[in-house]
Amino acid sequence: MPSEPSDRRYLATGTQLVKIVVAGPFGVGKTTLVSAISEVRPLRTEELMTEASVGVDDLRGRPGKSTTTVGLDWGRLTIGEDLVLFLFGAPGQERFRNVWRETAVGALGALVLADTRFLAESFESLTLVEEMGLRYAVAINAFPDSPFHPEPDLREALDLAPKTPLVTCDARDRHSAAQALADLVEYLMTSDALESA
Ligand SMILES: Nc1nc2c(ncn2[C@@H]2O[C@H](COP(=O)(O)OP(=O)(O)OP(=O)(O)O)[C@@H](O)[C@H]2O)c(=O)[nH]1
Ligand SMILES: [Mg+2]
Repeated sequence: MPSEPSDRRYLATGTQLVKIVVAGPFGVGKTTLVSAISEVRPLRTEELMTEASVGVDDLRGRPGKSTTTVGLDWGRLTIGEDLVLFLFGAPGQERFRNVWRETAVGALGALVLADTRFLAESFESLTLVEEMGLRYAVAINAFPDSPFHPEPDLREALDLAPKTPLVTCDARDRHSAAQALADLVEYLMTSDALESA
């Protein structure tokens, strides 16, 4: 079921407040992106990865990763004069699926992060986002050893609709991450969900 237009909120000044979910599999860079981009001190609910995580959370390709999100990330980004994005990063692990669903309620859209080293790991996030009826963009978070794939191949591998925005970003870089969100917002603003409001 598509997200309802009533999910949008306005201040008396006319400023539009929009909730965006940052989704993606374990370790793809969701917390990094929200932290890089937020204009207020971001809320992070990170826990140290303990020995209990070994064999549960796969650290391949994430040598510097010592924490994982167990609740949510939250940040805020103002775009232009009259649009404020509230960013909600949901946990990546499968065992937090219910937290993910609750986090996504009321969102207008989602930015789904993917890692070309582990593309198939994004399938579950894409399915969850689609099940929630959220419109989304996919952002490839480029790591140093990420293989390059031409856009048509990526679209085919992720089974993306032609209109779904697909961008590459560096989640650590504010400008790059903001551009990915701007592409998502542009898509949401021209999509049927808003036009029918
Ligand atoms: N080289 C590089 N490293 C990155 C990039 N984005 C994130 N990292 C690193 O990759 C690791 C994973 O990032 P997180 O932001 O914790 O990932 P997450 O998606 O929030 O992970 P979970 O909450 O555990 O699902 C961290 O050690 C980051 O420093 C990137 O664009 N390039
Ligand atoms: Mg995280």
